[in-house]
Amino acid sequence: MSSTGKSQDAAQLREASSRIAEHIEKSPMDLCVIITHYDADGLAAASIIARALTKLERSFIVRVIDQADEETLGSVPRGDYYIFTDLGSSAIDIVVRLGLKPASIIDHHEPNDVKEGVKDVQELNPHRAGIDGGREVSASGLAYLVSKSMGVEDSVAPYLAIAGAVGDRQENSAQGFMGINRIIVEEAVGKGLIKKTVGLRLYGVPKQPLVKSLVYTVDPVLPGLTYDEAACQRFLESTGIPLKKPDGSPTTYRDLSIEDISKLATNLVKHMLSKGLSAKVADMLFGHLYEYLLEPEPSPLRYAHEYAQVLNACGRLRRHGIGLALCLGDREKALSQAELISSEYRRRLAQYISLLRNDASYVRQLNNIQIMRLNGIVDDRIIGAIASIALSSYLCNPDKPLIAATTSSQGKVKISARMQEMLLKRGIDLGLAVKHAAELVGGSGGGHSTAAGALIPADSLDDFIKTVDSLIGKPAKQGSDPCSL
Ligand SMILES: [Mn+2]
Repeated sequence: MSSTGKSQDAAQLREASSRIAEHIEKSPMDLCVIITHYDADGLAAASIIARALTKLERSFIVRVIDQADEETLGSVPRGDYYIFTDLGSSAIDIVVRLGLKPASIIDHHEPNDVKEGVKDVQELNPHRAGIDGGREVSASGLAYLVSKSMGVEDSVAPYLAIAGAVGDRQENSAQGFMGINRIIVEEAVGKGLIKKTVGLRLYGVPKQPLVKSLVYTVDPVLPGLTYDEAACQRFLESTGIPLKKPDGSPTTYRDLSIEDISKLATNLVKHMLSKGLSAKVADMLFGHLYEYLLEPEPSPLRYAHEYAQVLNACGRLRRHGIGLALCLGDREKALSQAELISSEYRRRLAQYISLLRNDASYVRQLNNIQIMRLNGIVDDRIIGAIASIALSSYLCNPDKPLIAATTSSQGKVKISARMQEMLLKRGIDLGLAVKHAAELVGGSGGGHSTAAGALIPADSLDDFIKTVDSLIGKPAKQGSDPCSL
């Protein structure tokens, strides 16, 4: 993470992206294989590259994967050139060993120790340029830089870049985006592609019925309201805002007067504070809304946050093909399917959250961490979302990192680790702890300092948890390596 020389760092990143662009353009390429992660950022990043290749009349296929391990990468289709998006920086040695090159890696996760300058493998990673890839730029943002360096004019690319960053939760509630993300937003605003406003960040604003907007708001979770429709109805009635318009149709955010909006906002904040949430969490209700002016008005793709949610739902319900089709421009079949997938995803989350709410035994407290075992209950692509929601909605202790576990394919256990940002002050780096503990038990893992994941052998969960617990108990002094403790 850098504290000085920001513009210099950004310039270094732009230089690296033109190197990648050049590498791609100069490589003789009949077929390019794009390999990406299944989440919103991964889908958006791969699509930006796919769109650029289309404009340059290059052929490509996209392979969406769960993680860049030897087994998974060993099964990707062969091509003449490989582009990895939203993953790969920790798998350069595997990429080389498997001969998946020439290749470009466009990733914003903390890279492993492999040095730069591997033959035929170009890497674009903000961490290598002293830029915080956890907050300042997503893989989609990087892909956008590459697409621009390739000389491609694509007015959809900034939409995807911003949706990817939103999907990776790179926004800060008070300041919005920072670094490269902010530059991308400002450029798009300047070109008249995006309208940036400030408002209440409820789900489905402005077109969904207001009740549904409350029911499905998960970022932040509204305690006692999220996923409880009857409670939301009672809450709205108590504010005096009518649930129905005179013609009988449901009230939406758009129907509210300024007065109603401020009444709703005040009551929501009061409600959250009364449930013991901090003013900072309540503040998350307000923020920037990024309106995509080229998307037609009633579309869920009109707003960055919903765009990200739709992609997220497609990826996590293993319908990533639909997500990619949306990003590539399909607004017919793909869009109607995506809306169905999106509501199915919300239905499932609601089901898991009520399970956790009604049975405290799923979460067990250890000295320094807490563990949530959902083995065989939650799909391994959804466990991360459940962990985030459980932590932000106080379904578990917000003062400790949360380790959520579920069964994965091939007899492994998938780990999703999350913690509140305030724990950074204690010097905790969850990404490092998870990576180290996973490797110790014969698995692999890593991620960002507040959100990480791992895949470990099924019988090693207890050892893994013990190791993470003790590593978190001994946080690193600044600049030292917690793995050496
Ligand atoms: Mn990402």
